[in-house]
Amino acid sequence: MKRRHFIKNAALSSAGLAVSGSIVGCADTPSEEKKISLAPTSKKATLPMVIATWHVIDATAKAMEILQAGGNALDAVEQGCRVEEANEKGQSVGKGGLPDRDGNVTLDACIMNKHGNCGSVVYLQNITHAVSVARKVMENTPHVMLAGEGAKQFAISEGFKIENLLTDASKKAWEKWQVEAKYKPIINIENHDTIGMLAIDKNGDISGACTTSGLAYKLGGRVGDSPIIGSGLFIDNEIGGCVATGLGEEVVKTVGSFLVVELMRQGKSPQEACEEAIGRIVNKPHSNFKDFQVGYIAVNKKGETGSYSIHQWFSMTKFQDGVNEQIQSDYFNKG
Ligand code: SD4
Repeated sequence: MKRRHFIKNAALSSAGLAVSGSIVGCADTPSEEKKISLAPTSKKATLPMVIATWHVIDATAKAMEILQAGGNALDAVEQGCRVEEANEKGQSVGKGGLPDRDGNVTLDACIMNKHGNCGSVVYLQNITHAVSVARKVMENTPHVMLAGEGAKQFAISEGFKIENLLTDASKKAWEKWQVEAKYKPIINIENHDTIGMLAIDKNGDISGACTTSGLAYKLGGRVGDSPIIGSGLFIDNEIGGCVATGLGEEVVKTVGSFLVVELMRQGKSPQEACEEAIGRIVNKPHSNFKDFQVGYIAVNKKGETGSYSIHQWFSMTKFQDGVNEQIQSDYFNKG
C-alpha cells in the first residue's frame, strides 16, 4: 500500500524532538528492514504522552507539540488526527480515502474527552475533517451521533468546507477494483489503516479520537466500529483508554474498546487487556480470524501502553519521553 512510508525525521526535527534508534520503516510486506520491538509496558511511563494506531509520526508529533505547550489531550488528539485526514496520500482517512463500491468516500469518526463526553459522525461525505465535526457534535449539540446528510448539513452550519474527497489516485484504485469488483468484506493485514489516537496531557487527563474512511469498496451505507463509542474508542479518565483498528464488524461484535478499558479497571495492564480482547475474537467457535485483522492500542492512567493484533505487522506510534517511534505490536497468529 502506497501510504506505508518510511518514518520522516523531518517531522521530529520540526517539533524539536529526539529521534529514537528503534524507529522502523514500514513497507508493504514484511522485510528485513523492519526491526521488531514489541510494545513495552514495564518501563516507567512519563506524561504527557500520545499513542496512535499504525505509523503516523507526523500526527503524534503534532499532538505532542500541543501537549508540550500545555494544551489539553482533547485538542491534541483532534489536531493529531487532522494531520492524517488532510494527508491525501493516506487512502484510509479523510481526503484521499478509498471510496465505497459506488465511488462515494464516506467517513466515520468519533472523539471522547476526560468527562466521558463524546461526539461522532457516521457516513459523512464531502468534509475532510470528520474528527472536528465529531467534536462539534459533542460540544454544540445535545446528541452523540449524527449520520449522513444530517451530519453534513450540521458540518456546513458549523462552517466546514464542502470538498471532493475522491482524489485521482483513489479514483484510479477504485476503477481498477471495478474490473473484477470482488466484494470481500474483510480487512487483511495491509490494506487499510484507520487512525486512532489516545493522549494524556500534563494534568494527567485522557482523551481519544478515531477517524477513518472505513473498509475500501464497502457496500454503500456500511458503517464500521470507528464512530461507535465503546467499539472503536473508549475513554474512562479514571482508568485509561483504547482504540481499535481493523475489521470493524468484529470489533463491534465484542465491544472491543470498552472491553479493554473494563479489563484494565479489573487490574490488567494495557498489554494484557489488549491481548484478552483479541482473544475474545479469535477464540470464538468457528472464528475465521485468519481472514481478517484487528488491532488494539491502549493506555492506562499512568501512561503505560499496550498494543496487540491478530496478525503480524500491526504497529503503534508512540511519543513519550521525547521519543516519537513506531513500535511493532505483538500478535496472536504465530502460525
Ligand atoms: C472499519 N475499523 O471501518 C475500520 C477500518 C480500519 O484499519 O480500521 N482499518 O471497520
